[in-house]
Amino acid sequence: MTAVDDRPTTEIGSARRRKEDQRLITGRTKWTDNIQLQGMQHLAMVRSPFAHAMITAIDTSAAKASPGVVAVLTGDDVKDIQGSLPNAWPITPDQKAPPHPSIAVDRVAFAGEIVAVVVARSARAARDAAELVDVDYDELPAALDLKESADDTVLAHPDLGTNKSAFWQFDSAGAGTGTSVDDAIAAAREGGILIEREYRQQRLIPAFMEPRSFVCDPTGEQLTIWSSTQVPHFVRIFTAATLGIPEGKVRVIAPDVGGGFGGKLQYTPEEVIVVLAARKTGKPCKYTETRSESLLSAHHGRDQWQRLTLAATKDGTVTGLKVDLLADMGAYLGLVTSGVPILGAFMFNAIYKFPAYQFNCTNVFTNKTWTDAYRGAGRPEATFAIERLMDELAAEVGVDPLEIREKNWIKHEEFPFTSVCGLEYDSGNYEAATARAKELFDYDGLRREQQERRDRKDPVQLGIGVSTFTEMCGLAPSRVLGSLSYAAGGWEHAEVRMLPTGKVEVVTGASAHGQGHETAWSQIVADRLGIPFDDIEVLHGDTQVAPRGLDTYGSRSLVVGGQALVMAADRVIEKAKPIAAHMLEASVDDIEFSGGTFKVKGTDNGKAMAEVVWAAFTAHDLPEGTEPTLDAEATFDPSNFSFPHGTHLCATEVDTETGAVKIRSYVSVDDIGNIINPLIVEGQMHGGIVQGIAQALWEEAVYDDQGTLVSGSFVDYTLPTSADTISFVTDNTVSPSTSNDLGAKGVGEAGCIASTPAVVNSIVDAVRPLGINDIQMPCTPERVWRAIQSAGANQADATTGDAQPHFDAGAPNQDAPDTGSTENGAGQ
Ligand code: MCN
Repeated sequence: MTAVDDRPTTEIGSARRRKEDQRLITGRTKWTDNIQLQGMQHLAMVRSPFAHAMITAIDTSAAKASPGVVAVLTGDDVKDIQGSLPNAWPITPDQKAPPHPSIAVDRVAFAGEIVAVVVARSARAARDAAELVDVDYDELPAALDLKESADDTVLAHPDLGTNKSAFWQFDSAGAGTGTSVDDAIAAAREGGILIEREYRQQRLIPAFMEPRSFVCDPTGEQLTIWSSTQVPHFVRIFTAATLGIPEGKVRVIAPDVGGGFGGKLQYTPEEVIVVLAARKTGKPCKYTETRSESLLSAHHGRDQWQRLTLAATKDGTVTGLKVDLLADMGAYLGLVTSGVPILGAFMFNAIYKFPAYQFNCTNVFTNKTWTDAYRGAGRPEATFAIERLMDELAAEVGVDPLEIREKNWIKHEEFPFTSVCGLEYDSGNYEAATARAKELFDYDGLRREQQERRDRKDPVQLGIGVSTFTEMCGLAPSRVLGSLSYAAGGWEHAEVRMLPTGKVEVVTGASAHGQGHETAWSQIVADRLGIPFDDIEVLHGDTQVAPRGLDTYGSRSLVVGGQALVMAADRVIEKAKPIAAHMLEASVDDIEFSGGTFKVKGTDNGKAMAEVVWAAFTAHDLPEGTEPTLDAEATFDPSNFSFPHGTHLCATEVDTETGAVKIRSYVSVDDIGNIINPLIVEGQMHGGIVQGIAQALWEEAVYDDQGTLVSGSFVDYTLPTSADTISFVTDNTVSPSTSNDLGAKGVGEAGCIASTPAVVNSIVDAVRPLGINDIQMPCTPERVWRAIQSAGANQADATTGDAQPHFDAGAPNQDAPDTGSTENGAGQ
């Protein structure tokens, strides 16, 4: 555990307690739902119970007559003004997308879609009246299964004529970044190793702590929107663009936001509806979703089928990888729905340097809640696939999983390294991170224990899972985003305002919602300008206060926004130098700045920053032509991503009689370059690791065959609590990034990207001697038990006539039947 350090000598690298926690922990913060305005009205949504249906009639009379009701709006009432919700990432010029109404007009395309809105004087009155809205539906066949939907068996949107939204390909031979994957596969088929697998990325729900909440006040000169969003700047732009309101008339405030995990990187129907209702009634309106509504209708994540073909030589040198992906869009395209799998396209090659790669992705509509970014967005899916495949290759060659990785990974002396996708990895040292992780984990000791348990046929087997991952984060160079048809850029903005009293105001375009920017940004400025940590105030999350910014997602805030801050702080110093020189009667060239003091080189003659700031403020005696006050701003657009990496090792105990899986130990050694605050970083790692473990073991959004979400509450959607996890050991190695002056790489998604394959690899490792080479996520006790039972039955048929599973570490059964899934063809 990182020890707290509240009196550090240097700020960067110190484990400062988070500034923001004082108000968060003591309940002194203001969530959107706490906002009370004069005359505030409340909204309740009427949502479709059907996955796909025509709306034949809506009777709102009883609801309108209900006490306290001000208005009831249906799709018909707003169809001419609601516009269509935006998709900012049309991945191909011919991408198909149905219109995306905030309130459905004549057809609903998923269970949970809004069909009417009640506006009332209290939240309770609105909810009661919503029950009275009578909607007649004619049910239509629903496209639910992803594979069947890809075949257009049932159409999610009959008017589109197909469920296929877009097909996107990357081919290393065509792009000139590598060789032909077909040649690599043909050669492997002839005289090498070919691993063919199919993996399911189950649908997940971001399940942030604070359900979404929106308030709109239409009464002032400007329309003011409070939103529990990750992206206030996006909400402002899209409110203007979707509803035709001049952007300058829209102010968006994201107050304290209780987590998002990508689930609040969205412009939502509810945001539009609150604005429409407020403008129509001329009074402030608020809508806060219930937890069930949140699970049902806030966008979901993942949901892919991955078909993979890995080619290698007999000694385990990877020669190529082909990926065929089906990605479930759900019913509509949200802000970046279509681009999520494309982010993953650049990460299937991971830390390995094979020469041939092809990625084929078909985006498919179904009649389910739409999917979009969820922590890692595309990169966890890719990392899972390649890290599972590397374990399969190791098993095939008959070597340790770490040995096969080391054989194929980029050596530290090869950085910067251009990947088969054409990305330049900035820096890294996979050897160092792995060596440290092995040591902390006692890798060799655990392998010995594993063998002992196998030898004595212990009903509780030990599995060891490896995940050596990298990711691209710090979204991103605007030029690269543009080349991928993403509508926005990837720059970030910062401003440093030196206040007359010597304190500092920092304005950032990033919009933290749990990441601790107020603390980390203060540490950066404190070191750079020599100002006490407590004298720095960080302002964010309000388009009036921080008008320029592209918000927080993609682990971008530090490496893009933090760098903008460094540049702004450096500009303050540059602006201050001539003033200091003037005060010290010296030449500017002789002035140096360190530790908060401007000094004449080689002397003790100096002026503190606060004195220079005061001189700049009073402006009584400034050098000729100098602008008064000392503020500076900067916008940074990186020339490259940053590529954090790490080695995660997980030991699980698998009870072969019950299928129960217990995590015994978990070690992560991550290289995120230089660290600003190790306490924050540790928190980010812990949260991310748990989220990834949850995908491996517990979480899944499950629909029934009518398209109803049956995991629509925390009773059924098994979000872990701290009681379900163990204490992790986290550590870091440091390869400074070359993409920014801080030498930092992002950390916000790393844990979540790395941990899922580490856990599943460990479970499969525990039962591999039975001939099991896959268990579909989430690896529930039932799935694990079924896999063991069918492997036992298979062995009984093939060899002994005894239906008990056998542990024979030397003889994996390649003909093991499918393991727990009716759709999974993973056992080849
Ligand atoms: N940091 C650091 N040193 C580094 C890297 C990061 O001290 N070398 C610190 C940063 O200063 C920042 C924090 O770690 O305080 C995360 O930084 P960064 O990696 O830049 O990520 P972002 O701030 O851009 O946050 C986004 C990221 C994403 S994409 C998801 S999803 C996610 C995550 O952050 N969602 C979160 N972490 C979350 N944490 C909370 N509590 N809630 C969420 O919704």
